[in-house]
Amino acid sequence: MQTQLNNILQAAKEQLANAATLAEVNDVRVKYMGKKGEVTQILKGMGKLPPEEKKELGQAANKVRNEIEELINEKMAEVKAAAKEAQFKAEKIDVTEPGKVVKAGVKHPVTLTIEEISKVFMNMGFSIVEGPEVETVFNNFDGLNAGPNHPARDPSDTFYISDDILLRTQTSTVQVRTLQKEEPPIKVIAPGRTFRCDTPDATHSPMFHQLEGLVVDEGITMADLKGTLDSFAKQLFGPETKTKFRPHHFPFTEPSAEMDVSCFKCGGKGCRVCKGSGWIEILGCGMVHPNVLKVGDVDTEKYTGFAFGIGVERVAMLKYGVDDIRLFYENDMRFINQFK
Ligand code: 2NM
Repeated sequence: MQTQLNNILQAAKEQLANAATLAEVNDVRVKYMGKKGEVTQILKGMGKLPPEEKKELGQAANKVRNEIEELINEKMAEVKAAAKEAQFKAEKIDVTEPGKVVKAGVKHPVTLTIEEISKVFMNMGFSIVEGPEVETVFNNFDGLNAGPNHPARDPSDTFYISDDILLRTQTSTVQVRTLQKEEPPIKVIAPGRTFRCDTPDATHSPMFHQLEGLVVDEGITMADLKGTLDSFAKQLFGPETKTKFRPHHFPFTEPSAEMDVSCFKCGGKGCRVCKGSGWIEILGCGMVHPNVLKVGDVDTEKYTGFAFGIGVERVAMLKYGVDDIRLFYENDMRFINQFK
């Protein structure tokens, strides 16, 4: 029996020495210490032995069991540590390696310009409104006092989807929607895409952006228009900027005007940017025609308003010194990345 125990201990030692994984160590445990394990079987058989042998062999068997138990635990700890070490090695991070460069995008110059203009008007209490690019002929023309014979309605100037649906030629369509939906006081700007049948050249594109504004309240006069737009010009082009209003014609405003700003490049002396005149045309404006206010059921005895329209690309070209509008739409990253 003693020999048997020694053999078992020897065999267990050898098998443990060869075990390299948790599963293999566990196999050894089951083989000797499990319910039907070799050591367990011997201990179970003790009961049948005479008392003198029972004491001596019992002690010997317990000693072997404890020894194997200890060896298993040691080996188990060793294998676990090795597994952890291997995992650490596999997951090792070299903190001295250079980081991955995250390429952040840049905002498009047209977006930057819309944001800059919008910020000026938001600081003066305007809200931003938006509307669809596909519009009704009514919202784009009739509602803006441009009747059936208005030249801009010609199919050679406007993209028609059907007889009464088109791609908006101006963002004033959003003002019409606002007048129909809201009650005065109204103080909004509407930035967005507009479409006209133009052949692309350095200053024309069939798709471009406008930002139009509308103010309707009691007692609004041309003085409010001039004060607001003069303040806008000084905030966008610098406090030294002067403004000049020239009479013009739009169907939706009466009277109408175009506003020039003194050249921000030469200060008015005359240069390449202002083509020698010292002035730069920047926007159209006027007092909203009563026919337009009536489309929104506004009481024209009580309320008056002014409106204006700015060509976003034109402002962006002046600000950034871009000489061809088509550069904005080619998406050449060498161009776009310059506007950080
Ligand atoms: C311009 C010039 C002048 C304008 C008018 C309106 C509305 F809807 F109130 F009638 N919105 N925008 C307007 C006036 C636009 O663009 C050159």
